Amino acid sequence: MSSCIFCKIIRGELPCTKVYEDESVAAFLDIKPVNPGHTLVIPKKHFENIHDMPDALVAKVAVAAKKIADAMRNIGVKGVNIGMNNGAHAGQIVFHAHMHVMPRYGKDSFSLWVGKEYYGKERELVAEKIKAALKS
Ligand code: DGP
Repeated sequence: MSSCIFCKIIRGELPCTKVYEDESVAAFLDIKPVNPGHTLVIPKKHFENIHDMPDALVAKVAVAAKKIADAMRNIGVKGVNIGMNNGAHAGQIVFHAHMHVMPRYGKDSFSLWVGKEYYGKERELVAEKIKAALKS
């Protein structure tokens, strides 16, 4: 896509600090890292988010993310969060699908979600809706 910044990076029109690439995936350092080494793993072809991606490509991106996570562990990173923001409501800012691979060192300013409680039948109801959608 012509205006997409990650497509521009793939085409070499914008710079990046690349750490990995193969025929369908590229990985480069995030410009606003949670910690140094925070890497974005992206499909070279433009897809807006995980919902648009073919399953086989999701698998390729996930396997590349694992390779990078393994490499981080081998250079002394203490833990790794892997995450993907899909949609503006989930915090997606760049609308070219990408997985974040984030080096972690315990209490290092990155905070995870605070879990909520379920009330009444909410847990069963939402599980039934997800299961029904999976069957359709
Ligand atoms: P999000 O869409 O919220 O999952 O995160 C997008 C990430 O992309 C954010 O952590 C910052 C990073 N980012 C944005 N623009 C650029 C860029 O031009 N180059 C690089 N390397 N990273 C970028």
